[in-house]
Amino acid sequence: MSHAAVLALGSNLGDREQIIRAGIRDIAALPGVVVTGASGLVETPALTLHGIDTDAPTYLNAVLTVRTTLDPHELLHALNGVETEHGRVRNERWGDRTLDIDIIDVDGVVIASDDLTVPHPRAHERAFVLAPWLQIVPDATLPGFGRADALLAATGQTPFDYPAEPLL
Ligand code: A4P
Ligand code: MG
Repeated sequence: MSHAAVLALGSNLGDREQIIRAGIRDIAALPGVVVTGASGLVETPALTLHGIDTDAPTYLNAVLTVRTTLDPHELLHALNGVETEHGRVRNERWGDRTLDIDIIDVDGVVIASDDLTVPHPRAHERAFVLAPWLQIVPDATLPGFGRADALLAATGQTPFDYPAEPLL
């Protein structure tokens, strides 16, 4: 049984582009995971628990589509391992990070467990997730929230495209 998942990567510390590229290579190398699509990079100011922080380093974000034989919790643990390999240190929630990998959607289903919420609870209001996702899946929808294009329009934001060679 294989699952279709949507992953969002973000980085605002270090060589952000190279960290995201290395993260994608590591995800592609996970047993039971095949990367099927990658957006371009977008650049946005850091969103913190206190709102947008223009003093914090800006983020690069990208979205991947994958197929995987891992169940969603196995996928989460495998992705946590990739984050850790890239120097991710968890101190402050929503704090600066070398690499964050969020599971945005899996098979269009709803999961609500202690350590995993799908769809990702904040994806629907984040232009830096919705815009790159729409680049690769124009009819993307978030279960319970609706079409990604309508959700993106509702944010009123347009992330800047960050010029780079294709990620895949
Ligand atoms: N978790 C639950 N559901 C999920 C899911 N769908 N995907 C749990 C991934 N993880 C999920 O995450 C905390 C716990 O969430 C995990 O242990 C997992 O069990 P974390 O990565 O340790 O901590 P965090 O990322 O700081 O917290 P949180 O609340 O997940 O933050 P977000 O929502 O990931 O936001 N600004 C810009 N411009 N771009 C960004 O990418 N990212 C964040 C992080 C903040 N500001 C940003 C960006
Ligand atoms: Mg996270």
